Amino acid sequence: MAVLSKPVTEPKPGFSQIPVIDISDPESKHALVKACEDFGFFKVINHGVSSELVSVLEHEAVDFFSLPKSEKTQLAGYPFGYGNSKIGRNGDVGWVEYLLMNANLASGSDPFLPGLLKNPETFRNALEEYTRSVRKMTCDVLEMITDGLKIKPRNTLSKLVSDQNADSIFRLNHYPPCPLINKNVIGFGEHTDPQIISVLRSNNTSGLQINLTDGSWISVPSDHSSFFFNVGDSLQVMTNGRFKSVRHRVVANSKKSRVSMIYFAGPSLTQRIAPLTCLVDNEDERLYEEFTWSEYRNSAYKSRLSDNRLQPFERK
Ligand code: GA4
Repeated sequence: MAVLSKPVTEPKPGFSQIPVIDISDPESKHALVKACEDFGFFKVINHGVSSELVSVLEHEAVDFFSLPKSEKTQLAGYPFGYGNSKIGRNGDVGWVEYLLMNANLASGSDPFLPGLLKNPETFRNALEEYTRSVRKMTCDVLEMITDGLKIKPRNTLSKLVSDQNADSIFRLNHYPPCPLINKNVIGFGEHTDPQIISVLRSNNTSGLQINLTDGSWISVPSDHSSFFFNVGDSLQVMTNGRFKSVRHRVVANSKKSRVSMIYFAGPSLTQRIAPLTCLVDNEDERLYEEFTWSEYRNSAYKSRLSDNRLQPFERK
């Protein structure tokens, strides 16, 4: 695996700052909106996703990543498949290996099936059930958000994610312990996610950091029983910049392995992304040009990880 020693500024201790949202309480909608405005990031508790399901999937992931490299690389592919060190196609690298999979609902868009796993059936079932359950939780969160923003109808955002043709991705990341004992090794470089919203769950190894609006970084303490949500670029546009698509990164750990699973909730390829009219009082306030998800995705995939991908879509 490639070794990187890009300097990383020491983050502030962040424990008390990250918003924790109890989604079993409908009144949390106000705290949710505030978290999306202030951080573009929050932790969700009382989510109803089965911990057993999560641990089955995590075991499958650990089994997969412990296969010999020669076997894993047989699954190398683009955009879906196994990857090691290289992120995207434009020269980004990190101390990470991963499996990227299609998590679409649409029949015919066969999910990427890692046939080399010891038990592909167990993996496939766990993956399907997990994405179903996490998608449902994501829709609940998006509905609480629309409620909190007083947007009608309530499914204005959730319907984009539950659409049969929604373009969603599932990612398993493995950050092996990094023997170069210093804090300067980047696991996954800083970036924003292009989609609407992303939902991350990890084992109990920290490493995730988020960028605050003042430019400083804070470490996100790991919590294997909660989910972490981050606002993506598309939701920033739909809220006309009111919500922040948070910059985040992962720093490698010197002793422990980090395993994370992320569901990236995107809309269908033809979906038009533009500031919601109910959030914009007059035309002059619109910060972004309209684009389709397909246009944005294509442009994002040509960019470097740390690029400001929304800039070309800002209104002059
Ligand atoms: C960031 C969010 C998701 O992990 C991802 C990433 C994708 C990739 O790993 O291939 C990208 C990155 C992500 C944005 C810019 C481009 C594309 C790597 C990269 C340099 C799967 C996604 O959808 O966009």
